[in-house]
Order: sequence, then structure tokens, then C-alpha cells
Amino acid sequence: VQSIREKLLAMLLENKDTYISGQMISEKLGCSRTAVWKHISELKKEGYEVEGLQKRGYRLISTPNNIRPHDIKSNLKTKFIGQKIVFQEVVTSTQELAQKLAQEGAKEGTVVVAEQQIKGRGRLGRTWESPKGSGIWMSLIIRPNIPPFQAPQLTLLTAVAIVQGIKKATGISCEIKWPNDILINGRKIVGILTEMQAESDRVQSIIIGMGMNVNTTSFPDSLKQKATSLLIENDGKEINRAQLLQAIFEQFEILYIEYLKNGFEVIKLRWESYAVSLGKIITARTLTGEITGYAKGITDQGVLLLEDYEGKTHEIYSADIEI
Ligand code: BT5
Repeated sequence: VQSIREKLLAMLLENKDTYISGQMISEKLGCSRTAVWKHISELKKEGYEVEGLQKRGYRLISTPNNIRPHDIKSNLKTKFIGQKIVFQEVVTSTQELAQKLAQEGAKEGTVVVAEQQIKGRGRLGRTWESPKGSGIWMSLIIRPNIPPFQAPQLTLLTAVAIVQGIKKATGISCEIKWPNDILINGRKIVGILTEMQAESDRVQSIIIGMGMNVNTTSFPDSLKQKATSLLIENDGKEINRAQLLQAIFEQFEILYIEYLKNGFEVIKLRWESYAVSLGKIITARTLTGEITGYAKGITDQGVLLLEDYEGKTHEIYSADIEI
């Protein structure tokens, strides 16, 4: 259910090029004109520029770069992905909060979004830099009816959704590095962290964490060589984060429904078309050691196939890849 604020924003966005009268808004929203005026004042406080003319009504001039639930949900064209958003200014990790909500029964498609993470995490206990305001730090809860061994497919599906969402919202092309990185010109722009709660034969919930450097202008020294942001790759032009999120949710939902209906095949083809690591000699660092070889492809489960110099093919379930 949309809140009044979401409905109001959706109306203003739809009528960006004209004025919409206070009378019309109050009729459509079913609230008084004073209430409309109050909601508009609230939006202005958040940084929305709204022009109000006596006889003509209201017109939206510009939107701030906020990612509050109503910023994301107004005009969001999905059925369930992102339709419930839990927003926090600061969290330890959106993964932690999402896990808690999932255990408490949160619906599929619920998203946790934060402006800042104090303890953002990567794989294997690594740190994920999540400074305030510039990025998108979020976790999505899904509940697919699949066996646990297929869960890695969801990381790959997410990567495809993000690449397509970024393209739709900004026109920028990205590449995927198996299993969980999205790169531009060889530098990391997005990291994905998939965590699962499961019984032996059935997934209960999968929490997909996504960390995206959107309007980041600079990185700590340790990341300067390996990280970049959409803003940096967009000639310094700021990206609207709410619109980017909408595009990613919409792409995710389309792919996810396709996946549940017809399996991994179509997703796999898309993934391969965006992958940088396939068909090359790469080194995979796993917990048990290092293997260098030719990256032949991925299996239907999303496992990487690496052929070493002796012609033996290894199945790599999780690793860091060096190209
Ligand atoms: C990842 O791990 O790439 C998964 C990152 C997932 C982050 C999201 S944010 C929302 C949700 N909540 C969380 O707490 N986490 C998820 P991994 O492949 O292990 O890569 C981690 C490595 O990436 C670090 O060791 C750094 O080298 C590098 N790194 C850290 N912060 C970065 C950043 N902001 N941009 C690019 N690279 C970064």
C-alpha cells in the first residue's frame, strides 16, 4: 500500500511538465488541501524543489538525491521487489538487519537500505567501505523454493540485474567478474554478498547484499587502484540513486520471475555476455590454494570451470579471481 507521501510524489513526478492544482491533488489523495500543503512543505524540507502558483497549482522542479522509502517507491513498477523498504540512516550492516527481519518472517522482496554502514562486510569477514550519503548499501530478502546448492545462481542473477539496471538508469556499461564483482574499466563499482538460511534440502531465505559506489568522489588509499564509482565514470555527473534503485529492482524482478519459471538458462546466457573473466587465463585463490588456468565457463549451477595446464578441469565454488 502506498503512503500519501508516495502517492503525492508519484503525481508530482508524472506531471513534471505542468502544474497540478491543490484541489486535484486533494481529491485524488482523499485528504484536505491543508494536508496537501503540509505534505508539500515536508517534501521541500527534504530538498524537493516544488513551485507553487496561486491559480495554477504545484509543479515539481527538482528532486534531491535521497533514498527514503517514498523516494524509491513512488513510480516503482514492480510487484514485490522493493515494495517494502526498511530505511535506516546508520546501521552496522544491512545484512544483519535483513537477517533479523527474515527470521521474523519478512515478506519476499523486502529491502533494507542505509545511508551508512559502520561494519559493512564483504566475503570471508572482509570490510566493505560504506561511507555516508554517496553509495547504495542494501540487502534484499528473497525466498525462492530451490535446493540450497542452487543458491549461487542468485548471485549471478543479481549481477545481471545490476548491470542491466545501471545501463537503463545511466547508460553506463559494466562488466561482471565471477562470482560477485561488477567492474568498469577493471575497477570495482559493486560488490554482492549472498547469504542463505536453509534446511538441508530447502532454502528458507536468501539475503542478497549489494554495495554500490554511486556518487563517491574519492576512495581511501587502499582502494584507489581497485575501486571506482558511477559518478567518476560519468564525467563527474551525479546519479539519482532512487531512480537507479528502481531500475535495479525492476530488472531483478523480471529476471527472478523468469528464473523461477524457466530455470537458470536465460540468466546464464545473459551473465556470460557481460562476463570479463571467461575465455581468459586467470588465477583463482580459494581457501585451500591457488589454481591458474583457462576459464572455460560456468556450469548450470553457477560454478566456475577452470582448466589447468595439465588439462584437468576444476570446479570452483568460491574464490577471488585475478585476471
Ligand atoms: C564483496 O566482498 O564484494 C561483497 C560486498 C557486499 C557489500 C554489501 S553493502 C550492503 C550489504 N551489507 C553488508 O554488510 N555487505 C553488503 P568481497 O568480494 O569479499 O570484496 C571485499 C573487498 O572489496 C575488500 O577487501 C576491499 O578490497 C574491496 N572493497 C571494500 N570496500 C569497497 C568499496 N566501497 N568499493 C570497492 N571495493 C571495496
